Amino acid sequence: MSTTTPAAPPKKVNRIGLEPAVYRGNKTTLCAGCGHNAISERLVEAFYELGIEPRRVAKLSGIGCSSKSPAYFLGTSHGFNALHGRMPSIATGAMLANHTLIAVGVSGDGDTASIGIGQFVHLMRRNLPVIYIIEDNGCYGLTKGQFSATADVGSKLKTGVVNDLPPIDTCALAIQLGATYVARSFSGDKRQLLALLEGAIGHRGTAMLDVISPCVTFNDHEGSTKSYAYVKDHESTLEEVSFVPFFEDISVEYEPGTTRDVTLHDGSHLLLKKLNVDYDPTSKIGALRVLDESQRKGEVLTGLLYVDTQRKDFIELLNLVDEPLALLPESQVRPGREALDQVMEELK
Ligand SMILES: Cc1ncc(C[n+]2csc(CCOP(=O)(O)OP(=O)(O)O)c2C)c(N)n1
Ligand code: SF4
Repeated sequence: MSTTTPAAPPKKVNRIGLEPAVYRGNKTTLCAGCGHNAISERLVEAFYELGIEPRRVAKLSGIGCSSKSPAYFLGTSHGFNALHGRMPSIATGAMLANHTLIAVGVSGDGDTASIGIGQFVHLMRRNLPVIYIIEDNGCYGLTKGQFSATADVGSKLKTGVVNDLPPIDTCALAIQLGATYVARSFSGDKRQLLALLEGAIGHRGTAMLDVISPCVTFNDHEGSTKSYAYVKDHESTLEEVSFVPFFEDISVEYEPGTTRDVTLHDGSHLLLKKLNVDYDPTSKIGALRVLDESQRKGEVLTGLLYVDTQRKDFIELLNLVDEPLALLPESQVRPGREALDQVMEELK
């Protein structure tokens, strides 16, 4: 009788030979069932599937449960946890110093739409290459669930307090200001969220994703419009989104006229299959109109709302040298005495 032990099954690796574990982070300390955990899982999948080396990624965040979540994915990537609402400045500095990085900014609706709104609007108008994710639960989870500025009118806290201020629609704002890839999704919609994240990675410019991400501890009850039950009952999907990475051939068969192919900067494709409506994601006005209509109806409209693959990003606009500034020797980035004297002379 043979005593040889069977060979171990081959390890699962991606196209650059890395195992899924390389893309994970620390064990989460967020509440079980928090939508933010599902978003971290999709980010792990997206970077693994696209075969991106974690050291090419810079994770940036502010303060909040959402802003803690970069600790729970891509454990070996660069990371910087900034002050509350200040992630956009850190992201801008990081990308100016090294534009070859892939910046992933994670924020909350409080971090973005309350304290950070000033920084948010300037990031959007600059079209900085960054994937900006708002983990939107309509409340300040970390400080025990007060309403945030994305809470809908009429939404109720557990204590019975009703919100009577209109919400800031971060997608409408981002579109109006100049972001070039704007989407809304739901942490519970694995397929759509993964495709939209992968598309965001293939895009060059500001990719702003507002992801409804229920807070199970403070905002998942009846009367909340950011609960799992509410979003499941009121989700209205613009289009079915599929992603085809640049290293795969498009072999998908689709009927002409029913699917739109958006070619992204890295050569990947987002295939948008028409559902109920004929939607043009390149029209700003059209996007703002459907957002307004869905809000009036109390619907949660998800999908790719707007995309512009033509506008220059902030790095191109500044006409930066190809070599990342952070890697240039001091002699090249620091002007000499004569340059300074010349500036002083001009100011006289
Ligand atoms: C300057 C400053 N003001 C207030 C706070 C208190 N604070 C911490 S997190 C937070 C809001 C977090 O809400 P959000 O960004 O929506 O994240 P969530 O916890 O819901 O994921 C607030 C007000 C702070 N840390 N710093
Ligand atoms: S308090 Fe809310 S937002 Fe914070 S970890 Fe718990 S469920 Fe998530």
